[in-house]
Amino acid sequence: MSTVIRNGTVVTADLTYKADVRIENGVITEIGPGLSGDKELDATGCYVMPGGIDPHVHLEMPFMGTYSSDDFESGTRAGLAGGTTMVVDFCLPNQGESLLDAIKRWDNKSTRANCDYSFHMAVTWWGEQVFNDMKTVIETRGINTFKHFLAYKGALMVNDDELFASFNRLAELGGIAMVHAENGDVVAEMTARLLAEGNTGPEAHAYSRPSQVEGEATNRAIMIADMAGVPLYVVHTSCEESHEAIRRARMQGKRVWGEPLIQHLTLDESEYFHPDWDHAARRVMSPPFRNKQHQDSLWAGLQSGSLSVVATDHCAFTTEQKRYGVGDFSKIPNGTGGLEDRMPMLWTHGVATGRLTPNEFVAVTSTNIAKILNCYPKKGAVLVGADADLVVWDPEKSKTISAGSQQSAIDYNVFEGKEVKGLPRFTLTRGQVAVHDGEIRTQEGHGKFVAREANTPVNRALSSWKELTAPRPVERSGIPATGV
Ligand code: DUC
Ligand code: ZN
Ligand code: ZN
Ligand code: ZN
Repeated sequence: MSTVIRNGTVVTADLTYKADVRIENGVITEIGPGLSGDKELDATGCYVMPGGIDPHVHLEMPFMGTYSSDDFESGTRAGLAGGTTMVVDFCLPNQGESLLDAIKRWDNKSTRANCDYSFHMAVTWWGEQVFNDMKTVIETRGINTFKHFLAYKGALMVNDDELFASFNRLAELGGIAMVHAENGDVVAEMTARLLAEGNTGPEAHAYSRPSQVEGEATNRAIMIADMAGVPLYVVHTSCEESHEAIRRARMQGKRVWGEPLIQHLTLDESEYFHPDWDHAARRVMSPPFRNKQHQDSLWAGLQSGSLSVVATDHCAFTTEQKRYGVGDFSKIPNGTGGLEDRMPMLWTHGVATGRLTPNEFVAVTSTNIAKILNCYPKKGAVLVGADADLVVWDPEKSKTISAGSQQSAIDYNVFEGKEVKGLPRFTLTRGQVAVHDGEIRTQEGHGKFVAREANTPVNRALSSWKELTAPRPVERSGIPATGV
C-alpha cells in the first residue's frame, strides 16, 4: 500500500523543486515527477516540507506544585494540528533518583503520543550515581542531550561546581550540554525584594528576571562549556545579551546553539501590564516576554544564522492553575503553550513578512535541530529512506487562533485573536495522515521513541583553550629547600 503526495513543491532546508513523493511503510521511497500510488494526496498549490520538530516541550511535567496540563496525547495532537511531527520532552529526575528510574516514569507517560518523540535528560542533582548513569543513558537509551537549570533555586537548579562536573562528563561521553540560562541566585533575591515591597502581581515576574540575568548565565555556561570542551545548546534564548554571547561564541568557532521561542519572537512584555490579572498570569513563563529591541535581535539571529532553532517550551497550565499565584507572583506556574501555533505563527511573521525564506523556515523548525540531535536524516528531511514525517503546507490557508478550536487541553491561548496565513493541508506522521484540512485523525499511541546516538568528537567545542593551557609541569632547578 503506497501513498503519493502529488503536484506539490518540495521545500527542504536547501532546495525547492516540483516533485511527487511516494511513501511506503512509513518511509519515503521515491521522489520525482509523475508518481502514482494506491492512495493520493493532492498538494496542488502547497509546499511539501519535513514535519516540524519541537525540541522543547514539557508534557505532564511535575512543576511548581502541579502538573502541566497537556500530556503526551493532547500535546502531540496539538503539534500535529500545526504541522509538528516530533517533540522532545525533558525527563526530570527527582532529587537522589537514578536517571534510569526517571526515564521509566517518562516511558509510561509517553505511550499515548500521537507522533514520534524523544527525551532530553535533565541533570537536577549531582553525585556518583548521576555520573555513572549518564553513560548508560547515552549508550543504552539513545539520549545524548542533558539539560541543566541555572534557575529555580532550591528545586531544579544546579550550582557551578555541579555544572562543570557534568559538562566534563558529557565531553568525555560525546553528549551535548543544554542550559536554561538565568541566574537563579539573583532571581531568588529579586523575587524576595519585589514581594517585600508589595509587588505581588504577574508584572513583577518580569521585573524579577530581567535580561541581564539571562545574559550573565548564558555567558557563564558558554565559558564553562568551553573549559570542559562540550557543545552547548542554550534553550529559550529570549534577549540580546544572551544572543550576543551565543553570537560571539559561534564566531570563535565554539559549538554553541541558541533557541528562540515563537512566543518571544511575537509577544512582548506589555502583556504583563494588561489590566486583567488572568491575561497577564497566563503569559507568565521563564524567561519572560521582552521588549521590541530584544525581539528584533532574535529575528536578526534567525536571519543571519546566529540562532538556530525555533521552539515553544510548551508547558501549558489552565487558568485555575495560574491562579495559585494570586497574591504572590512567584507561585504562578511558569509556562505557556505554543505547540499548535509555532509553525503557522512563524510562517506568518517570518516567511510572509519576508524575514525568512521557506527554506530557512524548514531549517529552523526542523532540519537544524534534527542535525543537532543526531536524528537527521531519519527526521528533518525529504529524502528517500527518511521517515515520512511530512507537512503539506498551504500558504494561502488562514485562520484566527482561538482557544475554542485548539487541541491543547487548556482554556485559553496566548495567541488568541491572532490571524495566521499558512497552515497544514495534511500532516503525516510516518506516512499516516494525522490531519487533513483541520480534521484531526490522530491515533493515540502511534508515536515511537526516537533514539539518538552520542555525537562524534568533531562536534565538540573548537576553542583553543585546551591546547593553550594543557598541563605541562615546568622544569625548575632553583627550588627553595622549604616553603617558608
Ligand atoms: N520555563 C517555563 O516557563 N516553564 C517550564 C520550565 C521553564 O524553564
Ligand atoms: Zn527553561
Ligand atoms: Zn523548558
Ligand atoms: Zn483536502
